[in-house]
Amino acid sequence: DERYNFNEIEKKWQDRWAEANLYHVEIDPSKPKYYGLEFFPYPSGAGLSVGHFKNYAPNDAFLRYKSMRGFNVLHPMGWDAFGMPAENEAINKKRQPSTMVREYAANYKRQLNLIGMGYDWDREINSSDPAYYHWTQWIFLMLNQRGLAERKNANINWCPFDKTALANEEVVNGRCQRCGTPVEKKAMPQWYLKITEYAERLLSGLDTVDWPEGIKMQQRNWIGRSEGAEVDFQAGEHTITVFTTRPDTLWGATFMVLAPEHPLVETLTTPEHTDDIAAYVARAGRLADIDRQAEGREKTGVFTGSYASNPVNGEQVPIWIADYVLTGYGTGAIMAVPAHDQRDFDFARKFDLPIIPVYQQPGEAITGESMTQATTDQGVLTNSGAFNGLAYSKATVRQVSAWLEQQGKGKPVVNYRFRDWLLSRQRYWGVPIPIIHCPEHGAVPVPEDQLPVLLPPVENYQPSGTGESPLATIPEFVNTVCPICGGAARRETDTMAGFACSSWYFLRFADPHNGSAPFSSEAAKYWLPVDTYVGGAEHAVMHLLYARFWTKVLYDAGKLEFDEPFTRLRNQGMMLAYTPGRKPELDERTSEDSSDEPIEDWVAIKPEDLPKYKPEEIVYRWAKMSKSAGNVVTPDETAAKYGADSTRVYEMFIAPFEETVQWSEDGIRGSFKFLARVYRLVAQQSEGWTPDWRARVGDLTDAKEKALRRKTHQTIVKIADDLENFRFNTSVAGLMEWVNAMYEVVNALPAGERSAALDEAIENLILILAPFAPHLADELWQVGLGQSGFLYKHAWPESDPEVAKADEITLVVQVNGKVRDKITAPAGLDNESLKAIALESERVQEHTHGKTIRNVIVVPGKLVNIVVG
Ligand code: ANZ
Repeated sequence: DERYNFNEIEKKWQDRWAEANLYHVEIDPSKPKYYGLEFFPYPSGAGLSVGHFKNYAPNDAFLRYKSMRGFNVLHPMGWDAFGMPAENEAINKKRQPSTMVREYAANYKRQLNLIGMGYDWDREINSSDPAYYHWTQWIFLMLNQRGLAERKNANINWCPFDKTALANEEVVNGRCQRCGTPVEKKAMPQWYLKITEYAERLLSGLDTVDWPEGIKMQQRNWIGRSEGAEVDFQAGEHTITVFTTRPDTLWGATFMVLAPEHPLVETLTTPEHTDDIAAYVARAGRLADIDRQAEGREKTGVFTGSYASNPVNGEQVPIWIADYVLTGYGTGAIMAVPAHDQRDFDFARKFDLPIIPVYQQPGEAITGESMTQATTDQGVLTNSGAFNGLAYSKATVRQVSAWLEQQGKGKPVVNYRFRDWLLSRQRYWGVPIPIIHCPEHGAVPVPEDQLPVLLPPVENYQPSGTGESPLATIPEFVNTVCPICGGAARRETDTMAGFACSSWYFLRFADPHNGSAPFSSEAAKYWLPVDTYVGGAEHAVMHLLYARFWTKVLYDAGKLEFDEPFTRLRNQGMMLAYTPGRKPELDERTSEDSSDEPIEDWVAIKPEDLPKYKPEEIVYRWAKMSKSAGNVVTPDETAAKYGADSTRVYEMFIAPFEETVQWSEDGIRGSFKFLARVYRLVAQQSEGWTPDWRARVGDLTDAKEKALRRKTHQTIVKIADDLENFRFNTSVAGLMEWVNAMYEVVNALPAGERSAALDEAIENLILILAPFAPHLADELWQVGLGQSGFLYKHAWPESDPEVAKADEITLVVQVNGKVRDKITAPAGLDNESLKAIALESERVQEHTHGKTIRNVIVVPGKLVNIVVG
């Protein structure tokens, strides 16, 4: 039968693989390991879309290839089940998050199996499972014990809609990343993890990993290292310390600016300025940092009435407050150098403050009055005491910095823009923080033998809105005894942000059932680190930075022998779908904050709402596949209509792995047609096929057959190389070309005859197809060719370099019938190319120089005769 019945084939092989537990792996010291991983998903009710498989399918093909290459391949999957998205969805659907998440995870698993993903399901983990979060708590205690966890009262980002604290990373453009509500500030005690202590190592480690440059850049920018100095200004009895990256401009500091939140603001404010200052401070507190520092924003500020003394020249400089200086960065106070900092320049012009340039080109005599903007990084120092005449350079900056330290007026410091990781959430659906608050002993860690602290099942888990976690309303949970003194104590009721769970799950996969440790050192030694990690670029800073941090801490604690968790990282492109939408209504697009910027300029219309709109109101766009946009294409649909293998091949063929792609049904139809063509080819040739082509293939004479043989051996190498380098689309293209070459031989084959080159090609085709279309490949292998064993465990074919070598010819070149040169050239070139090669020969040119070429005669593949006169 030549009909490609993919439904039947795929079901059959999925059952057989499951029965054989084909993808299950154990430690095997006799084999090298390969650990490949995709970001573990948060299971949502929307299920997986074909967009998700833009990531999963190619990595699965890569790992199947690695298995064929002899590696002991670890390819696990699990569920990022805790956290706000799951909780919010459960609240909306009025469900218990635990049961809901389990149900969704089961659906994800079904879908992944439907597309034939080769996961070791014996290692499946769910981060909301006590057997897992036991060890999340254990790692938290380890961090705490190492002085890396801290509870402090902090002005935190507060989302009034989700009713919870947000980490800085969850605030995008002053809004909650999840719900888009403008973020407010609120003072509350919070748990922080001191990731900033690892800043230098988080930076230097980036140089050792094979990650996309863009992601490394994002991490570097996020960490935001800046070298500079702290300089002390004296205001009466008070010292105001500023952070500056340019201590060399100190002679040009003509005023100071404090953040409105700076602790000295009240003290420094003189009575006649009290009202203005108080009003300004109140207003600034309502703005998000990002808005306060928006470029080009009109500068605002108020004078405190006080002055400070510039430590290098004793000048009295006025002290202002302004919201462009942020609290929480540097010291929250700056020395303003309007001549060389544009923000300070704008401020000085607005409030008529003096501008003194300290860098000029030699011979120049610029004054503050004549300047129209700040100048940066150029010229030589003037007005700067002993440093006059030094040209601007990093060395000059350091020199001034060192001098300040000698003078006792300052010291060199390095600042980082990123903050410590705000871990606590006042929400139910997360890992309980294993701490007990004792009136006597403070925050006491829960003893290890009392872990895990179980999340209690509750009826009502909605955020309380008071800022306290819903856990605080459960007396049986809250009331406990102090592990030190046995006195009455309260349990910590905050839970951990979801990023805690994802900061170490990749380690757990090495040893997922360990009940006495997060993982054994033996398992860690064999399986870790992750060799290739694949996921979306949107996790560049949060997950990928936190995971690196925890790994480094575990390394420092002697639990791991490496300190970078992901040796190679690759980001897949997004899949977009052509989506009907409309302009948002005014109330949908106007925000409540100062900027009044529209949030979106287009919103998707769900299919069921389409009839409500007139055609002229509908605007189509390519939008990310998402449930909210109503534009999801499911793998269930494509597997039923075209097959799992076609879906897989489509995901790989459609575009380069990293690129954004537009979903197209034509594309998947094309992949289906290709696989059907392969199926037909093998169906036609399988009868009479034997592995004894090996004996016959050495003495081929037919040019087409020889060419096919060469193509076969070239393709084996090409596809291996493409897969190693995540060039999935070109590898599928290579397969297609190769199959075309096979059909050429088939079509030229006299009836009833066999071609050894074709038999060889067919066997290799099936092997190489296995990573891409594993169901079809196993079917053709076992049923078509009558061979045995799953291809997942079969060796990748060998290429013979001699056969693969491109064929060459010796081109004889004559001038007027006399042989003048013999040139080695690639076989198969057309006449025009051969002519060109001949005419370029230096030896030939000696005989044609200055003469007219009357004719050139080409004998294909052999000879060129040039007739001159
Ligand atoms: C004087 C000066 C002169 C500055 C000059 C710059 C150029 P990065 O690179 O981001 O670290 N600054 C310091 N703390 C600040 C805060 N809390 N809020 C707003 N601005 C702050 O930038 C450091 C520079 O930003 C510092 O160097 C300071 O201005 C300002 F020609 O000091 B500079």
